[in-house]
Amino acid sequence: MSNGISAMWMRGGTSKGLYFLKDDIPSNKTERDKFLLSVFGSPDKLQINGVGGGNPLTSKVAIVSKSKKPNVDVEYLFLQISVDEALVSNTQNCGNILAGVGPFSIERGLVKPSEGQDETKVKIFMENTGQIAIATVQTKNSSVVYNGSTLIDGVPRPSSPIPLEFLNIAGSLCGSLLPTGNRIDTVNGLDVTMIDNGMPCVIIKASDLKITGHEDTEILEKNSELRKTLEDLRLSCGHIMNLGDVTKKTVPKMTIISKSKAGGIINTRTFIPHRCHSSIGVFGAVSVATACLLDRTITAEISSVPKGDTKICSVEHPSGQTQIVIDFKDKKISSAAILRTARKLFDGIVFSDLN
Ligand code: NQM
Repeated sequence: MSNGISAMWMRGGTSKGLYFLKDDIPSNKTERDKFLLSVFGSPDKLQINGVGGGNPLTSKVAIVSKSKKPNVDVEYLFLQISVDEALVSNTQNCGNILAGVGPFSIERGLVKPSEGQDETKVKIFMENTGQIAIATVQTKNSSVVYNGSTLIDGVPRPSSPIPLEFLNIAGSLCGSLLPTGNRIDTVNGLDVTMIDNGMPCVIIKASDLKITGHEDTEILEKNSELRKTLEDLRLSCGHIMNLGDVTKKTVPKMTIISKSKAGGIINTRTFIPHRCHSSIGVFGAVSVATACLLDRTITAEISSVPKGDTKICSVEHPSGQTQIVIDFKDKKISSAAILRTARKLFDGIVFSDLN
């Protein structure tokens, strides 16, 4: 293997990562993981010897290939590169990095842009969970249009919109929407809702953790007692949610809820799982919004439920709000959608320091 591989550095939603073609990256998993750890500079808090930004949100990888499956354009494998451990994990999906998969697939010629139309739909098989997403990418004269006027909270500048639609993402990793069959369980003496509508999440009230839930992320990360309670709870919930031993996994996410302050349906702070998210993950937000739509979950007394069958759910987080649209007819979820943006930052060759 040469120590340099072609890759694109992109912002996808509120995350950043390297996008590779599957054919370009080693097929042997051990070799692939060694290469990625070297490229990102992990393990190291600052990832100073690599391209990673010293934060889980900027230490991510998408591996993309053309699909042979019927009705699917491309396949996307998400990998989380641990910042301070020599760990590459495929045990979760990422809806933010997903936002860059459509543009990357068009840029690399895996998908032909629609002719005569200003948008191209890309059907993506998400390998981590075996589920489908449809991304709508703005295109013109056979090229991706990145510049636009859509703003998402957590990103300071506007770009063109990339709506993402998910058809059936319940039980993505846990096997069912409510892995225990219950809307509330008591684990380690704390009442929680364990839910998976695209992302396994443990939802817990801020008041039960003796915080307001509106604190800055830095304050929460410095609260060692809180972090210990959350990690003990996460390890217990991992087994209960059919995820097994989650010591070295990045799921479930721990979402702390409190009353919204800015008109949203709920306010959140999410540990993903050891750092506190500066906003909220895409599938994490879908799972929390779903809990708010169901009766008798831990969110019941805290959240407000939007009217109508198409529910526009604004989930508040440390940098604003994430809006999720959920089709919820006859108390059943048929689809969910979110608006993201993405930006091409750099296209070239990344190098490892392996011999
Ligand atoms: O939940 C962070 C992110 C994510 C994941 C995380 C994500 C999602 O913001 O779909 O997007 O929860 O690890 O990129």
